[in-house]
Amino acid sequence: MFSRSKWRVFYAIGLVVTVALLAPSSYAGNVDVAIQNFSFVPEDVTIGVGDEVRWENFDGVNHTSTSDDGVWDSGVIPPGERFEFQFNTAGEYPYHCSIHPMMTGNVTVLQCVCEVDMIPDNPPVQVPQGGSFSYTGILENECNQPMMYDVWVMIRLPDSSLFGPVQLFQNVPIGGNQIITVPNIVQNVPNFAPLGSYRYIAYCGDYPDDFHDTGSFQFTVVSGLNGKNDEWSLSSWFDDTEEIPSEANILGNYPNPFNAQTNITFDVPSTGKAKLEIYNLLGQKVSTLHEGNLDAGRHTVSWDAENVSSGVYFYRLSTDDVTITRKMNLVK
Ligand SMILES: [Cu+2]
Repeated sequence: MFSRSKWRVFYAIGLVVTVALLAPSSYAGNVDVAIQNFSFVPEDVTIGVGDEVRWENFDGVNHTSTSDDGVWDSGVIPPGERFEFQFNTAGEYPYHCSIHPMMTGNVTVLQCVCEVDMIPDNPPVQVPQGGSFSYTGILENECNQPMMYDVWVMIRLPDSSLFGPVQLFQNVPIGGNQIITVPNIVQNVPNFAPLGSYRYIAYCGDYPDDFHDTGSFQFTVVSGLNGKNDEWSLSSWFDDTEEIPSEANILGNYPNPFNAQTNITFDVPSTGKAKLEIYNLLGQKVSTLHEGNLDAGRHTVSWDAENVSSGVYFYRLSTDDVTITRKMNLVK
């Protein structure tokens, strides 16, 4: 499901009309599980706290969705009917069909999930062999604490095999409930790419198997004389060197809680003086991680808390214009 904040992004981009067409089949939000051919499809799903799983029976016989641990029991789901259950606690939830006990599945409920989307600049995307297309990439943290997610891009080829990752970003830091929108990402299509219909797919989650969400769009490779590209290269979503942030921002620290080292990632919009300090609950300065000139862009500084005791600490980024403070938890 789209969150309200994500809708705002779409409105801002002015592509509301095409959203329905671009909506990928799988979201971190509510998830559909088909009951067909005496199995749960997909067998394993990952959702966030508060999300719903909806089972729909596509078989001609009755089935159930029954928690192994008694958390829920659908009772009989007749052919063509549905059952929904909302998961409000993080954890692993194995389940089965009580009529056919060999039918099993699993729901993983995570405290924190990401969402990813891609919006092509000029849909429908038709690209000549050796040409390129561009799109806006969106990563959203559904969690109210800073997180790191992996983001990667795969391509489903005309022969329906999966190619990639053409790009993999590991441990992308993102603040609590933050949305990172990156416009003008350019994907080059090699001159040897077979003609036909492709699907361009972004994943976010824990590379490679545990993805929380996918976003995708279709593109078509047509014949052309462009011919300058010889690989599936693309410009970066999260490259420090390309993006100058428009304002100072703390993206978060990771891990958090931590023992005894954590990495703090922050943006500064212009080269100049900046200070990054650590304070304890009493407001006493514990450490100065940086003081002095800093280049514009994204920076990650680590704090080694070997010599301080467990507890809540604050880190404070100060520039000429702004002071931002965030909380973190040292657990030893
Ligand atoms: Cu069954």
